[in-house]
Amino acid sequence: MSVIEDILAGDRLALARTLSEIENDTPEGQRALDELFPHTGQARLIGVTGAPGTGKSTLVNRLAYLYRHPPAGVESKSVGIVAVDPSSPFSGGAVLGDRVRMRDLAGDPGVFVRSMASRGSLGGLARTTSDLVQVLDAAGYEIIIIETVGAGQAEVDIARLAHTTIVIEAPGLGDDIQAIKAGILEIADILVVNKADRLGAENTTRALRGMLELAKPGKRFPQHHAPVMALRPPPDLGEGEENGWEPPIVQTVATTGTGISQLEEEIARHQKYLHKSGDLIHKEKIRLKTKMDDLLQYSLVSRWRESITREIYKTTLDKLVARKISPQEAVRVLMNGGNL
Ligand SMILES: Nc1nc2c(ncn2[C@@H]2O[C@H](COP(=O)(O)OP(=O)(O)OP(=O)(O)O)[C@@H](O)[C@H]2O)c(=O)[nH]1
Ligand SMILES: [Mg+2]
Repeated sequence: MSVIEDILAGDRLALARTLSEIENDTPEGQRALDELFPHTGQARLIGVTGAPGTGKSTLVNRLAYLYRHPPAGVESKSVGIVAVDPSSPFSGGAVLGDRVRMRDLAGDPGVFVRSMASRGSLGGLARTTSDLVQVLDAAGYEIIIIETVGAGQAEVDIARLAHTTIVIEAPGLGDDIQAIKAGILEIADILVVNKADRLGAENTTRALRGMLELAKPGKRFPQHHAPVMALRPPPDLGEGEENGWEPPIVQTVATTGTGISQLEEEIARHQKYLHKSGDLIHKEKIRLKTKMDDLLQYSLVSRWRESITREIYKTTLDKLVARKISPQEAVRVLMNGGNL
């Protein structure tokens, strides 16, 4: 059997190996992505993001547990988890940390957890995450949860992978609500105030509600973040019902599980909304378009790099700095193998 067949048949070892090939950007990994692609598009993708220590991993663990052990009469679903930990230099540390919290899920064949540390470029991190998610999707995981830390550019890019994005806040992170500062509120489909057992949870909830009120259609913030803008339908994709969903706020205590079933209900409600409004098709189109454009750009630049020597690049730059040629001319030279 080929590795692809093994993955499709549920072989965890083949899956783990292929995920590593992809993380290391090997030709085998790339080939696997091509062959697995036709089998994707089935999973529900849930993004969970928030400042460090807000309780994301604990909450993801609870949520996964609920999908595995739903109330009577509801079918359980298989769950894949991709935890992106940009702060950790080695994924080993993240795996260990997560393993402790994920112990309820350990040994469950319906759960697959993958931790990934960022190495090198953050733009690459979003691409790799999306590739790993693609493989888990093909492998048949029905729910895929993507955990990312913080509110930076990389997180916003990663959040764009998900169908439903959950932004987690917790009381005691200072009066300024971190997420809002970074404009991450714009990507939230559901807001969670975790650590609702702590003092200040009501204040945090109230502050978020105020911000949401301000951010309502017609009263939107000036949008500083280009990638968030890109979430809006480009003209060639047609208009969706982008203003029809108002992000609910859910209070949770991830350590005890309080509020998790309510969160799950909101996720289900959002997914239903996505189907009904046509936003799902829309999001998928944008997702694939972004992916294709991103790869295209990467390939074009790589191909161009091969066509030009370091020497030509340096000479051209020197001429530009000496104002012998204009930036436009410099680009013409560089695009033309060193000839003007
Ligand atoms: N009191 C209280 N503590 C919580 C709750 N949820 C998580 N914690 C604790 O908060 C700490 C951080 O939880 P994590 O789940 O590791 O948070 P995280 O957001 O994944 O952290 P990073 O991945 O490091 O950003 C742990 O000690 C948890 O036990 C909660 O609802 N209430
Ligand atoms: Mg975590």
